[in-house]
Amino acid sequence: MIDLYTWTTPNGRKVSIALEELGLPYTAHAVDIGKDEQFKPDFLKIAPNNRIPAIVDRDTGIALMESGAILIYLADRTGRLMPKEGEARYRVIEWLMWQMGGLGPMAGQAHHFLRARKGVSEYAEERYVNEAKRLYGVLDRRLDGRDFIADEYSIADIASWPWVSRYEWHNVDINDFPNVRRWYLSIAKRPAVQRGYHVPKPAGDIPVP
Ligand SMILES: N[C@@H](CCC(=O)N[C@@H](CS)C(=O)NCC(=O)O)C(=O)O
Repeated sequence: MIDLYTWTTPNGRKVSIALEELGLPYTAHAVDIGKDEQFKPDFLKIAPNNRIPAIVDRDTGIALMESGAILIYLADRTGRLMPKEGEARYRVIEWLMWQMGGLGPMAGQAHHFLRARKGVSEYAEERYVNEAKRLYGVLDRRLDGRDFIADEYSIADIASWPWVSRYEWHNVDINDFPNVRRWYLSIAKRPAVQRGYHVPKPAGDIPVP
């Protein structure tokens, strides 16, 4: 049994989608970041960076923060969603890191300057939207002739998909990136993705371009 501490955000959804795909039993605990619950002392014991998601695996006693680390842990624990060895494994890790260091932070900053602090900095709004568009271009080229980011459906897809589902928040017209659009819509149809999207609570429909 896994305890998942999460909220209805892209980083949280990566883990709930992976757990649903893997069919691992878990209990979701809501950490309402709008109410600063990520700063509560009990949560900080397992997530010292005061950010969701985090997990505690009651079977192994391992507590983890950072969505990328959690995805690798779940894939290794089950032997699924990531090849066990060879170039194929590093390809998944490569694109997972691309999401963790690029798509997530840049789109997240776009959300901050376009929504939470709209009007504070025209430069920052432009910079992060342009960076998000550049990254969509990178992903679009990667997906040319491919169904998935790596050879097979993997934690690399699961890491990027919830961020792309916020395309409207970072002012990206997904129709400008036909390979990303095709990939996004095909993953959106997966029952596990549809369940994981609504953890820890119902969150409206998955955006459809
Ligand atoms: N690198 C971290 C980022 C986690 C993160 O930024 N989580 C956001 C929600 S998507 C959060 O908890 N924000 C709360 C805050 O900024 O205080 C990860 O991938 O797990």
